[in-house]
Amino acid sequence: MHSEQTIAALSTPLGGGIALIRVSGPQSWAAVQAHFRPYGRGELAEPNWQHRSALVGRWMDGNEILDEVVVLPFLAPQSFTGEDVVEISFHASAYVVERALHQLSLQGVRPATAGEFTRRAFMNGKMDLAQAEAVADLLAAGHKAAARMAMQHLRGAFSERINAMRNSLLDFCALLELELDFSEEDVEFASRSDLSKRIGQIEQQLQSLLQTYTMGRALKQGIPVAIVGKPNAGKSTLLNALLQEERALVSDIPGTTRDTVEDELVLEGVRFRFIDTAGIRDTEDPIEKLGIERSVEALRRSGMVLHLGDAQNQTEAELEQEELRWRERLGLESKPILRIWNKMDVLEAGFKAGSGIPVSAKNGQGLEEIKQALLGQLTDMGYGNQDIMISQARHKGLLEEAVHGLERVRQHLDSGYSGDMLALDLRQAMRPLEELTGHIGTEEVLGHIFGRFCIGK
Ligand SMILES: Nc1nc2c(ncn2[C@@H]2O[C@H](COP(=O)(O)OP(=O)(O)OP(=O)(O)O)[C@@H](O)[C@H]2O)c(=O)[nH]1
Ligand SMILES: [Mg+2]
Repeated sequence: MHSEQTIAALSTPLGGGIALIRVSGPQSWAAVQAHFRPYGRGELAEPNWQHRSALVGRWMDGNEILDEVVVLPFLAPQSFTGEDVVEISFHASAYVVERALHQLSLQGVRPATAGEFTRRAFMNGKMDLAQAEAVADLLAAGHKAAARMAMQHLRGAFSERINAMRNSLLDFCALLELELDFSEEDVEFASRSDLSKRIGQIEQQLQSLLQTYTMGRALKQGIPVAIVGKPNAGKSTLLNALLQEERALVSDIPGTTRDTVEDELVLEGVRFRFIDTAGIRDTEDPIEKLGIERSVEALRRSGMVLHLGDAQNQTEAELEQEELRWRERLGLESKPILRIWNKMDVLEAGFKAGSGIPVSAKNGQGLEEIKQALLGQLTDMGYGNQDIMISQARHKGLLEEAVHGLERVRQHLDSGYSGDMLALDLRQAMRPLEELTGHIGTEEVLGHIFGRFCIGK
């Protein structure tokens, strides 16, 4: 379905050297032709449009030259949107851009709404819905892990897996429905044991995708790492050392940090968000109490915990006690806690830290070990094992629905339901998978997804 209307928008933010205006739709070339005069073919020559063949020339405003531009045409359907597309690179002058867009509008080209180019790409079958969502994710990705995840989806690996599952269910559906046509003869085209086996396999695939959600989400947003421990253990000093800047206040007065302090660090392409917290202790100070509540909250929402012990004043048994208390009281059962012994510089040589990483936040010793431990923990949590990860709540919800749908098929299969009932169940279970890729969908879902985009995308 090609759109009747031609749209245009600035696709790059102003502030750089070049501003790219993208035009898409049946009138793209005519609208551009009205203002563009390519070099090299005589003053009034009309451009010779060739797919992906760039032209350089003047952009005219009446008899005046507005700008010198590069024009790159894409012939439908081999373009981002699947329509005729022209990308025009102007100099990034606010005036030039505004003027050119105005000129295009006089040619009947209307301003694009947010995400409209990508929406057209989806509508014209250039990408499915999961891929279109990945465009937005890629645009938002600020570090390697998030970008890689988005790129996997954008290239269609996720969609392929979903489609394979859906098609496999559809095959069984078709066989079951075929049985209906031969209902007199009591034949079984769809082997019930094969169906049961296939459902098991697909359930497993769905579960393993679902298991990537927590990690996927954390990778996208940055993994929150809470730095916790007794007052004066050196948490703020450690935060500053990791970030290599004086981010948090440090003093020898216990209870210095009253509020949580957060900042980010990218390690080997993965973004970690370190949260320095108020030292946890019993206190009567109302402000410190509030701070400690926040520490507990930070512990809860963190993906990993750095538990800092003061090697000078604390024993291993004490740290173990603390960890046990957190796990029990705060329900941190499975949360990874990395134990760190700080202030090793003031201890005599030969001191054994027991279990834990010996560091001196003050001297910067052991920082590398902490970073490696964080990355190692990430690997233990499954990072790097999964080629495809999900990070969108929409995807998680639909995959869960599919699992429930398959559970129903299995129940009915085990209770010996008839083929037509099973076919119906299967179609139900397929639906969420089809919604994932936008095979079926409502205007509301589309509006929500494409509304997340900026104009020009
Ligand atoms: N010798 C030594 N002193 C350290 C080290 N790390 C921190 N300190 C000192 O320990 C004191 C407390 O450090 P902070 O970083 O403020 O400790 P904190 O854990 O943030 O304390 P609160 O915010 O009060 O909970 C300061 O005087 C630091 O200079 C270290 O590795 N070696
Ligand atoms: Mg502090």
